[in-house]
Amino acid sequence: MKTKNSDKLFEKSKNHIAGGVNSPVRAFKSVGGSPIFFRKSRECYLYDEDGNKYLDFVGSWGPMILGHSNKKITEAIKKQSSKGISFGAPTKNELEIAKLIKSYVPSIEKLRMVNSGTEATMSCIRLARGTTKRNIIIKFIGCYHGHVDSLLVKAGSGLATLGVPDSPGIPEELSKLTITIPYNDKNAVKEAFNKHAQDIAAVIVEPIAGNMGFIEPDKDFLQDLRQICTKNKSILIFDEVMTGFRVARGGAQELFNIDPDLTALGKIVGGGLPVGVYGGKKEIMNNIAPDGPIYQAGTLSGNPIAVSAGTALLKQLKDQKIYEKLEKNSKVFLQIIKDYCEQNKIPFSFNVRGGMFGFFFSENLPKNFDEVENTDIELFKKFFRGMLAENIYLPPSAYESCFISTEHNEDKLIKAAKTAIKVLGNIKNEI
Ligand code: KE4
Repeated sequence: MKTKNSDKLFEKSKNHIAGGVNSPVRAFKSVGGSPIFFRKSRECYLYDEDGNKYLDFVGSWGPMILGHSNKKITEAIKKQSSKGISFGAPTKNELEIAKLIKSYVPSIEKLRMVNSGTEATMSCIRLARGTTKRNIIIKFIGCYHGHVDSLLVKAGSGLATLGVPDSPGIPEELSKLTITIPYNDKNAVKEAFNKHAQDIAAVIVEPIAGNMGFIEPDKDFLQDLRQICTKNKSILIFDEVMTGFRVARGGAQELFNIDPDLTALGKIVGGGLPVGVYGGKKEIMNNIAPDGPIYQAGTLSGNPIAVSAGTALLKQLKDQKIYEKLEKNSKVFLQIIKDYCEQNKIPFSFNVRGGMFGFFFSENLPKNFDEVENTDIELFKKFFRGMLAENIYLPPSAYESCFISTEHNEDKLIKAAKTAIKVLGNIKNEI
């Protein structure tokens, strides 16, 4: 497949944009080769600068659950932009989307709109610390919550110990206030609370860990987090930036019937435009300026165009049956591949919830980051490149989840699965 225009654009972009991209994962560093530059999208397809058409399993990393160029969203954007792009003042549409979000995610009694998932989780952390007057945060290895200083922290030596920076530029002193624990490790959580109970402001968790390929919580893992936070008056934060409106209309908290104190949202809530949201119990949210002393602000928060896109998308989720359809279609795609892998002794496992899935080249589904690292990452890279050559665009990293849309019908997915079998057939002798 010809990608010379993308290759040329990437070379030029590297002279002007850090790494040639506006977000690192887009650079294809973990799968090799040059990123594809897209110029257009429609339904479940992306079109690149060389005239190639791809079946898209990234969906802008989640937002495009109704496919690209959804008519009601694009019309809402056009209508709003004819009236005004940004006022820096309240609008009734912000009230409307707030009520719509609350109707889908009832644990959110009050919310605040921001411009990214990172801003949402960062605000949750500050709010939790300010509310509890404590400083320690617990997060889980392999969970990504955006580029928040307190959350770009990796485990120190030994479990449940104080963290060390996961990036230069983050002070050791700050990292020490974050404890990083293996996902699904209930005992390590208990140990951390035994050691630091009175100092733990919050536990933040991806209720389904989509940033290490899709890891589900063990039975009672989330319930245990709920109970131990309640008991110790720590704040439980569900980072549903990825899972919100994606695995179910009410997110993972609806699936697992857990009531977090705060929830961070992003991606789908903006209909593809830059939006993040954080919200939860009103007695906590009332601590946010201007009612409370904890400061958080944003020039373009609640931007009218972004709100119009998010509202137009969310309104189309009223019929929750779409999630059964998304899940069923994902399973059709994955089971065909699984059956082939079983017949050809290629270790393959997968998991699906709503319109989000993950797969691993491993016998069993990993339960934490270490187990993901032990899957056949090299085979994933070969599979990714083989699928790309067949015009199927998977997330360019073994540690990401895949997203389908209502535009990915069963026929397209069966065809894609057959292509996947062809790709695996070509590379299986290299395994
Ligand atoms: P943003 O700041 O990128 O809008 O959201 C950060 C974030 C927070 N929480 C979760 C659970 C997330 O998955 C994300 C961002 N997800 C990545 C993909 N894994 C976005 C892609 C990228 O970084 O370019």
